[in-house]
Amino acid sequence: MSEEIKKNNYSADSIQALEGMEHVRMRPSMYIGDVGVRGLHHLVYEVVDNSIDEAMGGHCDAISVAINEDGSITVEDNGRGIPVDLHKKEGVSALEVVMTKIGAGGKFDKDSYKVSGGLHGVGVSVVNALSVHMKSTVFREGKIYEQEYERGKSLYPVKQIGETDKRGTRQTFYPDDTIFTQTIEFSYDTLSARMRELSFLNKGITITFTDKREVDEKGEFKSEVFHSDEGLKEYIRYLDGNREPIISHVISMDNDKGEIPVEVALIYNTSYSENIFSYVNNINTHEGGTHLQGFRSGLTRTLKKYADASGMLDKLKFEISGDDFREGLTAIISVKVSEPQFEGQTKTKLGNREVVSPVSQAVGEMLENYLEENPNDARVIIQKVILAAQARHAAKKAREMVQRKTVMGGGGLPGKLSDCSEQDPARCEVYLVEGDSAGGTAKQGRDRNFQAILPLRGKILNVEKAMHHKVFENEEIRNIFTALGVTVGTEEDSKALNLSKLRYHKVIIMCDADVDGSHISTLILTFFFRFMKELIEEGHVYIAAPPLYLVKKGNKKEYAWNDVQRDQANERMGGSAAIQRYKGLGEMNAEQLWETTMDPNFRTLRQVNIESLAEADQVFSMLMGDEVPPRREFIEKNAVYANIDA
Ligand code: 0RA
Repeated sequence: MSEEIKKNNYSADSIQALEGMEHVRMRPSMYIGDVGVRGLHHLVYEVVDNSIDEAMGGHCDAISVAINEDGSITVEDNGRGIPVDLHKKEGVSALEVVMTKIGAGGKFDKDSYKVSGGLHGVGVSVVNALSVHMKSTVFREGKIYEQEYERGKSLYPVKQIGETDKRGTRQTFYPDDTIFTQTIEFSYDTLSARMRELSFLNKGITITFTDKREVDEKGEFKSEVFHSDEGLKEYIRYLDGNREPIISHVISMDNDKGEIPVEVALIYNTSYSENIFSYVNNINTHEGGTHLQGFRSGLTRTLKKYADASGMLDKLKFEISGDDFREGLTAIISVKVSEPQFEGQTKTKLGNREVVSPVSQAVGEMLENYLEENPNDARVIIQKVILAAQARHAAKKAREMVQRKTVMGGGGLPGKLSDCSEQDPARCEVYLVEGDSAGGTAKQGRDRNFQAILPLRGKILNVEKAMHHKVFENEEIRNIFTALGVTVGTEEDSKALNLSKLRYHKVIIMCDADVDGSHISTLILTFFFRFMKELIEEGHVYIAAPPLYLVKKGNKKEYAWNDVQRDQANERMGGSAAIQRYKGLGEMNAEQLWETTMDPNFRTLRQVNIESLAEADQVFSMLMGDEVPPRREFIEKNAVYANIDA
């Protein structure tokens, strides 16, 4: 190592770099989106992305990710190792530049698909700036190098600490709890879902994920190995594992040599929902964009052409719309774009116009080939499209009835709704309550100024198994639409949701704290997920948490939400307290329900969010679909509480 590096005398540029790091600490959200749970996990994705890039360049095939005993994260790959030689301009090791200078990340590799402006690709220096401690270890050219940092500042120049025959980069970081004030605890499920997703999106890489925070009965760490040889094709099989396919193969293509690399896979199943997941540079583009536009146009154009030529549409009395080609479709589109423009509210909508046509063409070619080679499947798909068109007509009529009711105003509100007096939706909440009797209690217990109650009768329709017009014909579901003031469907887009007249900004699902109750919650959530996704995405949906126990002795009483709390309360009362287990909301009186579950000062609401849409889709299709065995397995594994907002 050269003398310059050892002296570590910073040039003017490195002083600027330090200021850049200060800026990251002052305005972390500008770099990682937020400083909540999402932003925290983002740190891991950022580090893993760098290793994925190395793998995509063909330089490594194994990445390991671990949550360490102390809660820190280690990411290691078997790539070339980040260079440690002197960076001429900066006067320090290249590793130090990468770790401590903002925006230095992608400098080395011109041809890697770094994302500028999006959430990923901000550079590992951002992770470093937001960590109390970070350590980089590089295995390169027979030597091991190391450097440590505190809140983004190097503690010593890069040093050689030994010799090795391995190659690669290891990064360990411990997030700064003065930045991530909400929590610095990583979620196994969140990280595991992302690693699975990455392995499907980047076939051939082996990603090992281990949680070292606790051991199981056998004394082993929880660990999973993700590896996909077939990429998106396998991803489709994973997503649709609980649905019944109607064609014999997953249709797929991979054109990674094109100007804009495009990968697509799709299948049709017996369900009525459309599930399209789109990615740009491994980032889930929730809001879609030009690649999705290209996919849709390629799909519609090719299927329509085939259907027209087949004569199967001859007797059809109405036009087929774009939607009809996507009922029962599960598809994934993954493109790589070197300078992506991200737009939209959450910056997850691809704006690059030049992407539309290559994707559309690729999809068209792929489908044309498949339809030609599999005429039976082709017929099955077209038949499904025709059925969808017929159902859409029926649904339109049913929907118009809901709409008419909504437009009529106050008089059109469902009779079962006990509305609140407050007019400002931002301050209003509505409780969706299981059963008329609990609904009655909630009505008595509520604060009628801002809390409305909508009782729902028993089990609501399982929308996962019902055709769309059945959904809109269902009375409970129509009540939800009208009560919320939400409408669906325009001339151009039969599924477009209009939330502009949303009457309550908090929609709270309140069910019994037992298996039946959580089944009903899941049914309601499935409905929201499939028909009002934006309501969840915009953070309007919550789940109430009624207590499980009342612990009482003399004039002392405490509520408990789990067995530990129950036992502690009992102890606080000197033992031998009377313990009442609430079997349902119905066993509470109005005052108790208010105190425990509805009073904003005391209740705990859990906000439902969709972190990984693909994972959520898989869970809902499993919980609510046709296949019983995987559902049983899931419910048994998650017996305490099936966590849907993970
Ligand atoms: C640029 C050049 C070289 C290695 C890397 C980047 C690299 C970066 C990361 C980040 C995580 N793991 C990584 N592995 C490698 C070296 C080029 C060469 O050796 O010629």
